[in-house]
Amino acid sequence: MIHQQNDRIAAPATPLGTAALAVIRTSGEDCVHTLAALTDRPESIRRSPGGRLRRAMLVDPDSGRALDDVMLGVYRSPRSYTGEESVEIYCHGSIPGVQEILALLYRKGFRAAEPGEFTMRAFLAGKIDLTRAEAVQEIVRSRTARGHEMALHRLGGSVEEAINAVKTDLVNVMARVAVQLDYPEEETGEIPLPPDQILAARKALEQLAGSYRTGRLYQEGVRLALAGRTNAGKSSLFNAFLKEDRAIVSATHGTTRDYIESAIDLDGVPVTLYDTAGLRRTLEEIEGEGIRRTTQVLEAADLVLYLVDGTEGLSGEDTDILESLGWVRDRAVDRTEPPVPDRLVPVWNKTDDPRCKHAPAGFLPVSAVSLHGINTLVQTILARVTPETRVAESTPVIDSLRQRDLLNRAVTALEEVERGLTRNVPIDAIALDLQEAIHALGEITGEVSSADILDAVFNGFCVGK
Ligand SMILES: Nc1nc2c(ncn2[C@@H]2O[C@H](COP(=O)(O)OP(=O)(O)OP(=O)(O)O)[C@@H](O)[C@H]2O)c(=O)[nH]1
Ligand SMILES: [Mg+2]
Repeated sequence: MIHQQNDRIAAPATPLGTAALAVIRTSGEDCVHTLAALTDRPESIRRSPGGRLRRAMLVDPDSGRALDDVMLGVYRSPRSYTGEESVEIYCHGSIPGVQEILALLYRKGFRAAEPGEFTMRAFLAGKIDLTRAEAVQEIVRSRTARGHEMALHRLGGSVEEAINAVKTDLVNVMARVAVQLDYPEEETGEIPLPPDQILAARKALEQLAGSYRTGRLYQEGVRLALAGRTNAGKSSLFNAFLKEDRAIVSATHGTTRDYIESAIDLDGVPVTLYDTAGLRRTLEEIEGEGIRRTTQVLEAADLVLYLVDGTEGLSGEDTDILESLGWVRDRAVDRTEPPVPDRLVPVWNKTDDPRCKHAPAGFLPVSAVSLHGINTLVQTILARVTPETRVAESTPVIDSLRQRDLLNRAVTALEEVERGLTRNVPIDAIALDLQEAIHALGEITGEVSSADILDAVFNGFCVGK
């Protein structure tokens, strides 16, 4: 990626497809001037103040051909997203139309923007810190309203503020340590490194690092697979979760062959739900392939709901499969092992049917038809996947592995400081650890950054962001 340049870049900001409107974003030095020359109203656009919309016809100056009737959003430096001069083109959402405009821009002084380049320029111009830059992409990627809300909170600066609050404290401590190092003969009587303050800083950072699991959960979500023998009611339960008649349900054994997946929202947690082929011994080639694929889905799933047909009861085949998923048949035999592993939720289906037998211990009774027990099932799923410590809505939650790793680095450095204090390690040695913690925090917000760090952050972005 090219850094610290303000050459003119352009990229579609909306997906290429049929829509009412499409937005093409441009930014860089003399952006307004260059674009004005590609319209039928060059003077008006050239003279436009920032923050204004101008209507114009885009015209290919070589052929004189009109390309589209558009609105141009003109932004003057530094009052733009990137901090540079910038123009947004609102054109019709036609695939060939957008492609033609882009081709014209690329021919007439604009370069195709790299992924994340607009946001990187915003960061380099000092408009946003790195946590907010990452939040931009996290907002775009969010899959549920709750995930979106958390990312928006980060864009508002919640993570940056939390980091900077701790960092300011540590910098103040460091300043006192520096005085002590410069004038060791002066007995000030105060301890330059108050252990309480270091402890409080470490706790705050640990809490933020710990919020990563929550951030990940609401952003990345979980893979939830329905499994069981044929006719257990997997497809029926799948449809119940989706609230639509998506998968084929039938009394014929082996109905589902290819697994089906669908995205659902469970209390703000984005869930990818899989309906799979019923597990049984079969000589039939296609069904056998379906079962092979099912086992792959089960291996990759975060949670497996294993359904048993309650009207049939628990069969030997069921217990074999359950055991392969980590279930322990007889709890009395081995009490050290939990009877149900974290990844497995045994479900007893068809409780609405009068022939349904009593659910054995550890099985959740439900009916995919009457929906009885479904709420309890949802709560069980959520309890399994959500971290024990629920965070309050207002506390910042991180969703960046980069931020989590740097927080952990700062925490480790502060632990060293604490250890040094209890063991009377010379203050100059302790100061190094303190400096390391401050440095790690600076890297999170981007105060300390290198080209490599920026590449790692912005490469995951979409083009036009
Ligand atoms: N009474 C009752 N019948 C159910 C329930 N769930 C499923 N069934 C019936 O059981 C039969 C099999 O249901 P499916 O949902 O197709 O079962 P499956 O596990 O997807 O089966 P395969 O795709 O063959 O593996 C159908 O006749 C359903 O109507 C339930 O909760 N109660
Ligand atoms: Mg099925």
